[in-house]
Amino acid sequence: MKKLMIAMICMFAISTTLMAQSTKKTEVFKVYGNCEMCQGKIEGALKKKDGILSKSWDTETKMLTVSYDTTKISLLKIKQLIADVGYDTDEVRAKAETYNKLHKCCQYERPKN
Ligand SMILES: [Cu+2]
Repeated sequence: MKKLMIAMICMFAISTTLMAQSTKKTEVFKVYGNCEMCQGKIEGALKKKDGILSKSWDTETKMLTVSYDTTKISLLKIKQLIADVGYDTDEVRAKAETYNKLHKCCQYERPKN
């Protein structure tokens, strides 16, 4: 009986660990931008946002690596937050007025459409 209890507790622990892992996702996608100032803004858009575990935008490749909790935030919502500060992704485009407010050196070449 005691052995069965221990086995059940172990199975419970393993399944909770697996469940916790499956809600964590890492995505890499392009965010249009230019410089380190852009990096600060792009990463800043995801700062202290519920569900964001880590984020890093590369000024050379323009690729954003973001890890997030799928139960708390969606990939589309992440792209929306980035667009809200003026940066385009291939799926979500920033508003023209937000883009126009960016520092001149940060006004990257926008993707078509
Ligand atoms: Cu910039």
